[in-house]
Amino acid sequence: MSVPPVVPAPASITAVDAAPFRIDGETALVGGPDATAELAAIIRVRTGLDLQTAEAADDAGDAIEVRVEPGGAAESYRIVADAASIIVTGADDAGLFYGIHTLAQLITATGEGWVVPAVDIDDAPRFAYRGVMLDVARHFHPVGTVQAFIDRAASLKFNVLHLHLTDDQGWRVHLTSRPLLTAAASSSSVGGDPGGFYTQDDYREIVRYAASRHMTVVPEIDMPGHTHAVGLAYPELVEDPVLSEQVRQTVREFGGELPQAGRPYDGLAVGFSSLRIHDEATYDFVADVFGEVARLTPGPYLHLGGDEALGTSREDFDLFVSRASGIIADLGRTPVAWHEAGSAKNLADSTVGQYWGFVSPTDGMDEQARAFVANGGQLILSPADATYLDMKYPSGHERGLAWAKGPTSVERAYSWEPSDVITGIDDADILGVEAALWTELVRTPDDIDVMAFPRIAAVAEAAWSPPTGTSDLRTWPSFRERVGALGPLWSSLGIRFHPSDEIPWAAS
Ligand code: TNX
Repeated sequence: MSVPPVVPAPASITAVDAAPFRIDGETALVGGPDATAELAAIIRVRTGLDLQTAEAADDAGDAIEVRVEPGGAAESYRIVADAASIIVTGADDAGLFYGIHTLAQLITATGEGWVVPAVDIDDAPRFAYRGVMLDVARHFHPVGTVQAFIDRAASLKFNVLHLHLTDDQGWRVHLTSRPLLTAAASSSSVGGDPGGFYTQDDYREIVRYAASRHMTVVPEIDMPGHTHAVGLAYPELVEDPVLSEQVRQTVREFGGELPQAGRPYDGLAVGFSSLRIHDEATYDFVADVFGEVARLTPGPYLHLGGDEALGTSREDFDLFVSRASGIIADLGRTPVAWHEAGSAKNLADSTVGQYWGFVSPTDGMDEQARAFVANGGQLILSPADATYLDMKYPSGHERGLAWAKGPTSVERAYSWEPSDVITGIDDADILGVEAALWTELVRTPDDIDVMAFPRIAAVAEAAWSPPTGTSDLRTWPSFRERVGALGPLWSSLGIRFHPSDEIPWAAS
């Protein structure tokens, strides 16, 4: 008997030899108000049925019961379904939420109506940190778009939203300590598109909405490179653009102007800007910015960037990231930095490293990642040739970049094992896995959907499910079938996924 399709693959799932549970207009949803409302909403979207909710079961009719039953692992849940009832229990609110979203995937259309197959699922995450990154700097994406992205990610059991809030092309969060940043540096985006920024109320709303979907926001203020926009507001804090051959090459390939001091930058080049490293005013700025972002952000992590600082000498870079990580640690938060920062001496203890090299590391990037572990920190794995959602697909859709061994097939996004990427580290050294959606070429909500789906589901599985090789489920042939079965649910949710020809999409 084959097990019903669930993505990400559960830790344990067993098909039960019994008749399925039928969902019809009489089915009652029993449990606390939040959980039953969540379940009713997703059933309405999937089936069109508007079901009654109740706090306690009455004996008439079949019911789906949802409740928290403390005691299990954090975020874990259990589903027991047969013809008579479905019981979903979560060890905590997040676990119950994940159980409800797994149940949504189990609802199937048959000739005789909607059913949930008889099944026993006992599920818990592999990694505590399961992230998605959205770049709102290259193209600004308003609050409603971010909320839709949160809904989509949370339904695949992601629990972190990493917001890339600042880059050369724009500064996207208003800070009362430094109001010039949004006044002077938020109106541009790549390609001459309009910019924008979040007011503090907007940002708080994103944080609140994310929390309601059991996601923590990790804000990134990218430094000391990727700071051309800072110079529009505070020219005294930045160096002149460094026009390397790589920058000129990018401009030849993608068009636009070369970056110029004091002028908004709307091209695709990276690695030309730098804060002034040997000026104390820079560290007053860093302290103001992270101090205020920390007050707006309840989560434990603040990301300081640190990637592609090609306009900064190695020595200066090391000095900068050490001081910036110290400023964040002094705020009582855990700094996160891209892997380049790993080899800096005097990085704050326990700084988390985010690895963006390839699944098979090149150029010593694994060495830089290991340095975080030696410094008492953990790693977030975002291997670019698997988890970068801004790469082109191999066929059928033209949008995207290609530098990370692109085009990137769904199979490549799936076929990697987190513990195999950086040799010499254990699962305990891996905080988690993150998919990244850079938005140089991603302008609209539909662009976000098509680039993210279905590859984001492959990354969800690396982040949540048991390691590859531990069961038949954690294989590409199984994944492509299971993800194909989600097509109708995604369509009913309005997700404009890329109908990749690698996947056997179910019709209904
Ligand atoms: C690399 S990898 C970047 C971003 C770009 C992205 C485009 C990394 C940490 N930074 O600045 O947007 O490539 O794919």
